[in-house]
Parts: sequence; structure tokens; C-alpha cells
Amino acid sequence: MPTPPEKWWHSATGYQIYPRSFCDSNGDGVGDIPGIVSKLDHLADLGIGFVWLSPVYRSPMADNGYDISDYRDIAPEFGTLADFDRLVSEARARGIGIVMDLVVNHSSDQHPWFLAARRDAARPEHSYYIWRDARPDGSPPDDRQAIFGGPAWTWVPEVGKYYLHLFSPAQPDLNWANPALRAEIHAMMNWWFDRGIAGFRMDVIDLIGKDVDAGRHEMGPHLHPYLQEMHRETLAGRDVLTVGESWNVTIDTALDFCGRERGELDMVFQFAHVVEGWDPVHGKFRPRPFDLPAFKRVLFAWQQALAEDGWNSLFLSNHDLPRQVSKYGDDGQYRVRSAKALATAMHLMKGTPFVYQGEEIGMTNTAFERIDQFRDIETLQLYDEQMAQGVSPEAFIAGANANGRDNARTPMQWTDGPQAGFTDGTPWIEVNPNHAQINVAADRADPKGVFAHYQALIRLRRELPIIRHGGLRPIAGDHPQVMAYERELDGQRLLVVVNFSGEPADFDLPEADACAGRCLITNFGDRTEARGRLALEPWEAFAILDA
Ligand code: TEU
Ligand code: CA
Repeated sequence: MPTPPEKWWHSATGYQIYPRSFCDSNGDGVGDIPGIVSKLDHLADLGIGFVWLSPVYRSPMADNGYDISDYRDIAPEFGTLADFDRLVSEARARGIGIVMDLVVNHSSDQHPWFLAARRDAARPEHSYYIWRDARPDGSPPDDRQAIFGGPAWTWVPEVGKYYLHLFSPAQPDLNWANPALRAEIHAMMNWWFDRGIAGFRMDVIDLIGKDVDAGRHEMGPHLHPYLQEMHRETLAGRDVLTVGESWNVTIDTALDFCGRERGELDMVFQFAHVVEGWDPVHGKFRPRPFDLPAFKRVLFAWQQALAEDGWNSLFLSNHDLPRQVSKYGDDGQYRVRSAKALATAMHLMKGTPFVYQGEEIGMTNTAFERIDQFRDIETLQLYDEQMAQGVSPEAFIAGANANGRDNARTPMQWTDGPQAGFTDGTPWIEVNPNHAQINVAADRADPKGVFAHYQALIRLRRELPIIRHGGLRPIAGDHPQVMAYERELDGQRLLVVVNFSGEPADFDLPEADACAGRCLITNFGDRTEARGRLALEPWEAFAILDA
């Protein structure tokens, strides 16, 4: 198999920061950029190569920054452009790049473009957004529902039209069909590149190519032409990382984004393995029981599809998802061991792993009791909707505690002190009471802590070409309890075995997969040989590199 030319992000591990919840430097209860700068040594010690920074742009914060009112400024609660420049240079001094979040499917309804657009249809900014007439009875142009609930169209009397918002009404969709809008976005991206950023994560990127009248919002007909143009105008010739978030990409369309020929993006965040755990009708608040064979089928199919071309992103967590140790692992008795098991399974596949803040110490979901403890726009809108439909508040809160977005957004747990060391003030969202046990100081003081395990995995990726570029072959794909695979490069083999359960497992390793050599990593006890029937401990995970 041809090994692609080495890029820096082949050996790097990413780390996502949700700035509002990472570290508060001035006691106002909101995390900020000086707070991030103060914690860069934590990230350098972990060994990561880049940070994906969730939005820090000026924003009314209807969706915590995914609603931008000035693409070339920093939200005052997060700091200043000078703080941002300091973050870039201090991170670079530690070998860490800063990847910004590009949120350009929509802006804020407080962006000066939209304020002009909604006042006067003759203004050029009017056509930066998507407007349609009402139907004869005055109702919205179509029945499309917004992702956060309610109709996707809102009426503006001043111009006598509806505007489209696939998310909340505070997030009007930008009109990518307008070349002037596209030129604005390209210029803005180049402006950030000139400030020294290392790339972009692109929010809901598959929505920009929509054909509204044809009802094609996802993966629309103009998507790839726009991305090719964006590549020509901003990315070409720059040694940066791009990762496009897409809830609709499949193994059949992934290479349209990240194949060598197209080269639009370096990789995508796909969600097939996440959605696999949702109820097909009732969605994420009614999760299905975890189905390991289905989970493996999805992830291994992606490994297969991008084996020769393209590149995978590897993640279980982000700011929209529940904490992985609670969702896929065991956040009780086996919290530490299962956190390490999940990381082992993910990090030793081919692709670029992304660690979400707090994952590296095994942070868990939180258990709120009342709706007023929640902050997320999606949860709050769904609450109103479901109360109107007669769902009980208790049932709703149980669903939100299991799968809501606030789980990922409770403050980073630095210490066992007041407010987990996140702030000297009152945090914008409550800290998880379990910070008394689960915190950075305690985990890092333990040589067998979760952090040490992540450090080792991240270092192994840098050291071993087989982890970066080896082929991947699933082992016993249908096994209901164990995830196992083999990596192979130039005749060398790496065996990875993970018991994905809190029960012991007897795992019959096929003879062809037997392996003896160096134990690269383990969360239980060293194994230097695996052959025949393996008696695995609950959540045991290990990897052996053949001699
Ligand atoms: O998320 C895309 C998106 O579709 C999510 O709203 C997703 O459906 C939901 O979170 C599943 O629980 C991106 C950002 O990651 C998210 O934070 C933003 O709210 C959203 O886009 C709008 O910008
Ligand atoms: Ca602050």
C-alpha cells in the first residue's frame, strides 16, 4: 500500500477546547482566552499537536458562539485579539497549532449584515441571506423544521419576507449562492491564516451547498463547487489542517471531500457511529442500548473506505455529545479502566484522534435535577416542545442527562477545590459535584491515571509509523463483547484487543492473529503474548507489537 506523503496532522492528536467551560481567568464565571493560555502546559504535557478551539468570535451567545456577529473580532467575555495572538504564539512555542471553528452556514441575527438585510431589501447585504415569500395563506414557504425545533423560517415585516434558519431564529442561514458573500468568507479565512492559525474545523459544512427550492439542504448540489472554490481561494499552498463537520457524509461520499483528487478538505467528522446509538424515530433523547457489533461495523467500514485515500478523524466526544465514559464506558466502578479502554480502541486506529476537554481525565456526565440548571439552546427548545406534547419533565430531564449537550459543557475539573478550580466566581453552568474525586490534579498525580494513558497513546502515534499508516483488519467483527483489530505495515503487525464490557470475557483469538512481542500499552497488566483463548478482565485493553 502506498504511504501518503507525511503531513503534520498524521502524527498529531487534536484537543478540543470549549472556551466557555475551560478556564476562567477573571472570576466572571465564563472561561476565556487568558485562561486557556494559563493551561497550555497541561496540553503540552499531554503531547497534543493542535487545539480545535470552538468559536471565540464576537457573538450574542444564543448558541454559545455558534452564532457570530463579527467574524474578525473576539467576544469580549473571551478576551481581545491581542489575547488571541498571544494564544497563537504561546501555543506555537509549545509545538501546538490553533485550529479555529469556521461557522459559515449561518451568522448571528445580530451581525451587521443581517441587521442591514432585515431592514431594507435594497441593501446589498439583503442577498447575503435566504429570503422567500409567504405562501398565499401567509404561512412559511415550506414545512421545513429547524434543527433546534420550530419552523425553519421567520417572518420579517420590514421586508415582507421570511428568512431561512436551519438552526435557531438567531442563526440566519447565509446565502452561499451570492458570490459577494463567498468572497467575504474567503477574505475572512485568509485574514485568520495571516494571524497564524493552523487550520479550520468547519461547522455543518455540508449545508452550505443547499438548493432551498428543491428542498435539498444537506449535501446540496453546490456543495463541492463551493468547497473547491474555497480551497483555491484560501487553502491551496498552505500547510494547514481542515476538518469538515458533516452529519450526512457516508462512506460513499467521504472521498468527495477528502480524496486526493478532490483535496477539498483533509478529513471529515462523520457521525455514523454516534447516530447508530440513537432511536431511529425519537432521536438522541431516546437512545438505543449500545450495540458493539454495529458500532464496530460502522467504524471498521470507515477505516476500510479511507484505507488507500482520504483520512479519518477519530472521536467519541465533542461539545454536542455526552461524555464518552458515561455513554460507551462505565462511569462507576470501572471509570478509569473503561476510559482507558475506549481511548485505546480509538487512538490505535488509522486517522487523527480528537480528545475533548476533560476526556483525558475521564470526566463524566452530570445529573441535573431541574430544567433551570440546563443552559443549552437545543435542550431548552426541545423541553418547551416536549412539554407541549405532554412528555413528563422527569422523563425529559432523564433523557437530557443521558444525551444532552450540557454534559460536555460543565466546567473543566482542575482541582477538588471550590468550583473545581475553574473560576473564582459563579460558573455560568454548575460544576459536576464529582470534581471532588475527578479532577486534573488528582488524575495527574496518579501514574496509573487516565491522563498518563492518553499521554502514552499520543506518544505512540508520534513514534510508530504502523499506527499512523498501517492497514487495519478487523478481528472477530461479530463478537458481542470484544473489539479487536490488527494493524499491519511492511510486514510488521500490531494487535489491539479491548473488552468493551464490565464482565470478564473469554475471547478466542484466531490462530492467524496470534501475536508475541512488546506490550505497547495496557490498562491492566502487561501482556507480551496473545494466543488461543484469552481470559480478559472487565474493560481490559492492550496492544502488542510483534517482535
Ligand atoms: O452542530 C451541528 C448539528 O447539527 C448539531 O446541532 C447536532 O444536530 C446536535 O448537536 C446533535 O445533538 C454544529 C455545532 O457543533 C453545534 O454546537 C452548533 O449548535 C450547530 O452546529 C449550529 O452551529
Ligand atoms: Ca472570564
